[in-house]
Amino acid sequence: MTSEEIRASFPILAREFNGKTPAYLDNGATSQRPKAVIDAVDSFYLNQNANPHRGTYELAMEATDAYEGARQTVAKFIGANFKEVIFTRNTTESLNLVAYSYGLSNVNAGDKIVISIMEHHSNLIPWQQVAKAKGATLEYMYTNGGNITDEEIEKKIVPGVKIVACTQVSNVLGIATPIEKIIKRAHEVGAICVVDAAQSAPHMKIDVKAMDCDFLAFSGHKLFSPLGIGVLYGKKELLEGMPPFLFGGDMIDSVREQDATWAEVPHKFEAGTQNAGGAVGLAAAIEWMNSIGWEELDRIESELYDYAWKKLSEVPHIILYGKSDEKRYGSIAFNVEDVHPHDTASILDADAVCVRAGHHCAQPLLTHMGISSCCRASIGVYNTKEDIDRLCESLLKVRKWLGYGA
Ligand code: C6P
Repeated sequence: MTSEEIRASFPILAREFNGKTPAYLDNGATSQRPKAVIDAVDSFYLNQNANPHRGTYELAMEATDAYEGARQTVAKFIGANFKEVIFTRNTTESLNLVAYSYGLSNVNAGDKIVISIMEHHSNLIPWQQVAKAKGATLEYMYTNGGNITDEEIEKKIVPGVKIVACTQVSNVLGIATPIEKIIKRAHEVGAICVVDAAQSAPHMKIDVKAMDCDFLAFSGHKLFSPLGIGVLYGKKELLEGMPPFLFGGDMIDSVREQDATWAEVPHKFEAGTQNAGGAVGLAAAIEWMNSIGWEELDRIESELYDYAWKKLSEVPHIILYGKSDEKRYGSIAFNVEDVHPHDTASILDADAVCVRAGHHCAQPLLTHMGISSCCRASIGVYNTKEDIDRLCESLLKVRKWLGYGA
């Protein structure tokens, strides 16, 4: 597919706001969906909808096949066995599952949990809760501007650490963490490593076996799929040893008046009726990405990212955040001097340029950076250099509109 064909696959990008099509640069919050995904979800509801795993009639079996087929597609996408793929609502639920099930069972008083200062609240608050509940301590790997150094990894991940939880790409700075080193070090000290792949799965090939991570979480909606479908990968032997997170229908083996036994993984962790339409949409999104291929996706996005960074750095009065030797993906954080990011985002909106402003659910990181909020442009594969040019042109207006003169 050419870049034009990729963009044309997304019907919403043809919508107009004040006579302008959107320069949609908020892919870190959620991506748009290609028509192929919308059609796949439509087709599921038009032709195959029934409650998976419940009925023995043909329609219900087709719904089960569609749902379990989606699991196989996800497993292949990340190099896992299908029994290691649990469908959840989103990254947040996946990480809470690990914290509440694995964390509460394996962390004891005096133990340490280590996370990075770049974590999204979804990979931070659940660990705060586990630490508080168990009398453990929560420690942070800090960055010097964006890099987590080898020294910091060795200093923080030490014997006594039970869990290391780290993002693979910062949702604010777009900076990739040295995740392989972090996983290796975690294992050396006898800890397990949980990877938040919410901002990496849409941008880079993930191979959980090569990474050797213990758990990995991501959301479908940042990966061209419907809202409300997410994934948790976990090593089978770990998942088998963990208690269920939610209890109810479909996660049991047998139930008696006073006790119950659990289904095998992954179903032990999928209580209640699941989002089969979402799973089918996620599988369609993966097929759509496969039809482009990782090499091409990476080529297009890297070129766009470099172009955006260069163009933004040429705009007067723009502050760009984060320094790193690591590769960056998707997000660029910035502010216009003297201007609150919400004002900047609102002025950009008048030109149908969509960026996010605020603390990006990463308050400890922003505090560490010495700011309380910033703007973020986050790139997807369907963006073009024209979108970036429109962002930069619109940014030139911000200080003028607010009376700074330039
Ligand atoms: N970040 C952003 O605009 P959910 O909301 O569960 O799908 O994803 C949570 C999450 C977890 N980790 C990282 C690194 C994330 O970026 C996100 C979601 C969005 O940055 C919405 S706050």
